[in-house]
Amino acid sequence: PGSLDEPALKELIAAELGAVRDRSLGLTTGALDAAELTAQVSPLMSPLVWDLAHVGNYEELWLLRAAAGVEAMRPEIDDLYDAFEHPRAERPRLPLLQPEEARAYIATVRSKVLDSLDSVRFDKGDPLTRGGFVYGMVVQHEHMHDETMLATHQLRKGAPALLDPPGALLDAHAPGAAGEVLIEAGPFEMGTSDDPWAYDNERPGHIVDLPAYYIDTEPVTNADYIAFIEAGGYDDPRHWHPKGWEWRSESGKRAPGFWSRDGGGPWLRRRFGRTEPLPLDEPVQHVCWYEADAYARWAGKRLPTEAEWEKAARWDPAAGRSRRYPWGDVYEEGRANLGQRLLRPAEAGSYESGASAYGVRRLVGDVWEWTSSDFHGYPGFRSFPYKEYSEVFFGPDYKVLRGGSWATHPLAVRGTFRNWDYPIRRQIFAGFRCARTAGAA
Ligand code: AVJ
Ligand code: FE
Repeated sequence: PGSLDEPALKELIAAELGAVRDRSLGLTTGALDAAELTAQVSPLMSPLVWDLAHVGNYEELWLLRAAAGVEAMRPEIDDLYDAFEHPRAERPRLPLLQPEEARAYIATVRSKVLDSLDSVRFDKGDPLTRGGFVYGMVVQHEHMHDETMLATHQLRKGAPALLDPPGALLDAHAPGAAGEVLIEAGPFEMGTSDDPWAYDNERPGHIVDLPAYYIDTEPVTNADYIAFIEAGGYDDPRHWHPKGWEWRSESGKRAPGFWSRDGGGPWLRRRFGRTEPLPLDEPVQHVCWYEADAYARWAGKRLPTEAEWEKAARWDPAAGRSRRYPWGDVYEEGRANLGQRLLRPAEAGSYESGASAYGVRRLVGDVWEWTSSDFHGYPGFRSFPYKEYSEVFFGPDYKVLRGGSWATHPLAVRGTFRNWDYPIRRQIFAGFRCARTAGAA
C-alpha cells in the first residue's frame, strides 16, 4: 500500500474490504444454521455470530465514527461486542444480534463506509487516516477474526462444515532440506518505522545486536514430534518448564491437539470434522508453548527469541537492511502458504522460493511459530490508536508468535507482525522451529 496514490489506495481498500467480507460470510453461512452460529463450541471461542457482528461494530467505531465523523448507528450494541467488557466464555449468554440481524447490520455499516470513503482525506496530518492506516487496521482486524472463526470451525464437533477453500498454491517442492543455518553475530533492524499498515507493537524500527546462533531451516514436523513422544518426552520432567510440567500433569495431554490413535496403531488427526491419517512431513500444529519448549530442550536446542526469529526472516546481510517478507519487500503469491487456501500446513521442503536471505524456509505461512519471548513494547513504543490492541497485553503472561499460519491472510502478516497468546493455548494454528546458541553444543 505504501507506493499507491490516494485514489488507487482507496480502490484497493474497497476491494480488500469486499474480499474479506466474502470470507467472513463464507465462514458463517453454508452448512451452519442459526443454532450452530450462536452455539459456543469451546469456552476459548466466541459464538461465530459474535465474531461476525463484532467485525462490523469495530468497522463502525473506526471507519464511520472515528475516520468519517458519522454518527453512531447502534450505540446500544457497542457493549455487547466490546471484547474487554465480555470475555469469550460469557458471550453466548449475551443478547447478541441473531444471524440475519447481524448480517444486515454489518452490511449497512459497510455501505456507509463505502459512501464515506471518497470524502475522507488520507493526506492530512491525522495519523489515523494518513496512508489509509485505519482502513488497513480494519481490513486486518476482519482477517484476524476470520482466522479465529476458522479455529472455531476446527473445534466444532459433528459433521464437517463447508469451508469452500479457494484452492492451493504450492510452489516447487524440494524435500530433504531440513537442517539448520548459522546466523552470524551482528546487528539488524527489528520492527519498522515506515510500514504504513504496521500496528503500534511493530514500531518503532530499532537496531538489535545478536550473538551468533543456529536456527532450523524448517519448522518441526509431525514425524519429529512423534520421536519426542516415543522417547518418553511427555514423561520426563527434565525437559519441561515447571509450569509446563504442571500443565502437562493437570491437562493429561500426551500429544498435540486433535491427534488420536487406535491402540498402538498409526497416528490420526481430526481436521474440520474429518479424521485422517496424520501426515508425517507437515509441520506439527496445535501444540502449546510448553510443549514446544519441552521438545526443543529434548532435542538439545531451545526456541528462538523473537529477535532471532525476525533476523533470520528479514535481515539481508548483503544489502545491510531488513526486508518486509523473507524473500523481499513485495508480497508474491506462491511463496508462502497463507490465506486459507490449503486448509493445512504444507509438506517439509515446500515453498523453497519463500526462503529468507539466510535460506530459512517457511517463516511466513504454514504455522504460527512460538518464540521464547514475552510480549513487550519495543524501546520507544507508543500506543496507537488504542491501548487495548496490544499495550494491555504487555508483560510476562503472553508469549509471542511470529510468521502467520496457512489460515492467515497475506494482508494480515509480514516479517514484523507480532501475535501473542497464553503459553497453555493450543487452539491456534501454531507450531515452532528450534534454535541454539552458536558455540554451545
Ligand atoms: C492479535 C490475534 C492476538 O485475535 O485476539 C482481534 C487480534 N484484536 N480483535 C486477537 C485482535 C482485536 C488479537 N490477536
Ligand atoms: Fe476484534
